[in-house]
Amino acid sequence: MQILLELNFKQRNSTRLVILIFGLLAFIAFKDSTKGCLFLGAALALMFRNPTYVYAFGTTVKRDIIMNLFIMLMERKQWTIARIFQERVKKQPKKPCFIMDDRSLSFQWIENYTNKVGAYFKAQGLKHGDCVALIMETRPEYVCLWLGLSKIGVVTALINSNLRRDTLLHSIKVAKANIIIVGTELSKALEEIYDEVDIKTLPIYQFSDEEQRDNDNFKLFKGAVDLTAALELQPIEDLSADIAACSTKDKLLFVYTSGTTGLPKAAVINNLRYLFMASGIHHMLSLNAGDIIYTALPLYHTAGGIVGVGNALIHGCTIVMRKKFSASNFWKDCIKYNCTVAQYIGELCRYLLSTSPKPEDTQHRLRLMYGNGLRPQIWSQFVSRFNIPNIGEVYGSTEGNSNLANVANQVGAVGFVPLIARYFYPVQIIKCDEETGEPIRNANGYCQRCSPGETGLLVGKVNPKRAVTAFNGYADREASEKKLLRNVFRSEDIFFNSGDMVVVDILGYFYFKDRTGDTFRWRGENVATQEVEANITNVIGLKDCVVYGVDIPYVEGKAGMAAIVDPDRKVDMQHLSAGVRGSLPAYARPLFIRLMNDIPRTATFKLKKIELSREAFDIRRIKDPIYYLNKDGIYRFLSEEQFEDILQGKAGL
Ligand SMILES: *[C@@H]1O[C@H](CO)[C@@H](O)[C@H](O)[C@H]1NC(C)=O
Ligand SMILES: *[C@@H]1O[C@H](CO)[C@@H](O)[C@H](O)[C@H]1NC(C)=O
Ligand SMILES: CC(=O)N[C@H]1CO[C@H](CO)[C@@H](O)[C@@H]1O
Repeated sequence: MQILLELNFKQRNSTRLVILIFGLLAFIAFKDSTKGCLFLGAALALMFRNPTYVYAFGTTVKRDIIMNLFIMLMERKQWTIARIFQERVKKQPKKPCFIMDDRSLSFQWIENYTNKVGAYFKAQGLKHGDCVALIMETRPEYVCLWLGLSKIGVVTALINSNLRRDTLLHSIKVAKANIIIVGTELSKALEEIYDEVDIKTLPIYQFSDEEQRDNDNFKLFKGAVDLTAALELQPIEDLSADIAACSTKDKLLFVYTSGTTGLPKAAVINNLRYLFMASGIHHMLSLNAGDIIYTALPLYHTAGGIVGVGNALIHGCTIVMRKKFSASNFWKDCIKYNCTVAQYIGELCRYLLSTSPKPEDTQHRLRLMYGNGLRPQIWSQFVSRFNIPNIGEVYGSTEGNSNLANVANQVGAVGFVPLIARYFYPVQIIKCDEETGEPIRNANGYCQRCSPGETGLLVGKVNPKRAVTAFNGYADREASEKKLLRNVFRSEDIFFNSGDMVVVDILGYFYFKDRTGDTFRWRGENVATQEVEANITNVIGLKDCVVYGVDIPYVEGKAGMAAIVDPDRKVDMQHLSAGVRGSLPAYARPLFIRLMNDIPRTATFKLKKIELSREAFDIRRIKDPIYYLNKDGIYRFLSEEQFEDILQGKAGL
């Protein structure tokens, strides 16, 4: 039954298909009653008037059955990602697995290298259940390191390479890492925090590529092991026995999300969950082993590291990586590497659109781009200018337990659940207080589903028995508990609270509304407002401060803005600028500062963020002083001219 419910439709508006499903459901529900048969009969009669639906139904059903069977089979056999990869290597040893710059590494090469990694760290004393913090920028070895470690049952914490100081330290600490692997390009960031007691005793292994080693200034972190050299000397060992000792429920990765509150949290990704996320998207989007997928997204997030890279590890596609996204090289790369599929996030699409038109815009062979956050405002323009036949807009949070994909090219939607299946589908939208994101409960204490057009909170049912929706939660148990809602529709049921506000239209398409007040997205990263608030409060000497996201015309996500209670206007902006630079990664630094006499609060003493967010930085209306983070990193009064530029999308944001 679940298989039916997770169908994804090729057709828009496929009411008849929905009727058929309803018929089948009814048939299953009242298996031996004549009612069910009548329903099914009626549905089939409706369907056969238009054979397209039968066809669509046939193909999607096959695809979904294949995906579910595959996952079930892997679970039965207890095949981990490393084990599945071994099979891939046998099938296609010579095929390129990862390509970056001028390096093309075959499946066999990756297998050999990961066997070295596993064998080396086993010899270093790491064992099943240990954790390694990986702090490194994109390169094929990034994946090889975690894959190799997973062969001996070691879990890798994929640390966001933008983090500095406190958040970096926090991320290493919550993972309870036993050792740290650092790329030479980030050894400075590690140096800044290395005197902290919590990590001072951890062994460090430093990885460097050829270019870094050839550099005259190359030096190892104090006391670090030269990992590149060590791996060169390490013989390849057969780790089949170690791999066989691992199970699909074993933790594979910690992927950090800023979740909806506080500091980054480590979401636990076990082998099965990785398999589900990667395989789910692979099948929903009808990718195949022949696809060459271009990704310029960071490998420490779900998008690049799981639903991108997983296509190679599990399904045998080739992944073309790029260290940092570059708008001027995007299409050139796609052409050069003969890519058929590319990944995006909303920002990336906008950067691409803002380049001046060139012939290569349409010379690529991409048949599909998939990702998250393509804005409805630019969707059509993007698709027509770059001639992209298909867009797959995918919704799914790292720590969440539900995936949605809009495979129907429906402009602006993040996913689709047939209306009739809404009551059974694990994803639900419940009524909530738009200010606080708190679910609204009725007199009996239960939550209520939203009607089409009504904004609500996206929640996913947690059923520990099923791999597909099993919530693995965070490394830290308390954080997990906070994300769960209990007694939602009936007593004792459990739902995962995504913290995302969505709206569903009458056809069953989901659209993103707004994150609830605790986080916002900027430059493709989630910014946790409490963390920014804490740091600013520290810098300015314990004045009250609230941080929220504000909309900027023509720009995805929300820019950070901080309102500080400072009736005497005493805040030293030079000092604040330096403090913000020193303690927050670039994407988390508020773009605007507003000094206020007092901050409005709700009756329950919650700060009125939504109201502040609506007022934003409109200097024509707001009397309070507003400062703007200039390109040189200093906060200065927001000038009329800058304000105009921002409104017209000319501020280079
Ligand atoms: C992988 O290792 C095997 C055996 O050690 C070796 O014969 C083979 O050439 C290696 N392949 C690659 C692509 O490195
Ligand atoms: C690109 O792929 C197509 C088919 O997928 C193939 O015919 C063509 O030769 C490839 N070009 C290059 C440069 O690899
Ligand atoms: C420099 C500074 O104030 N850092 C703080 C940033 O926020 C975290 C979380 O609240 C604090 O632990 C740091 O001390």
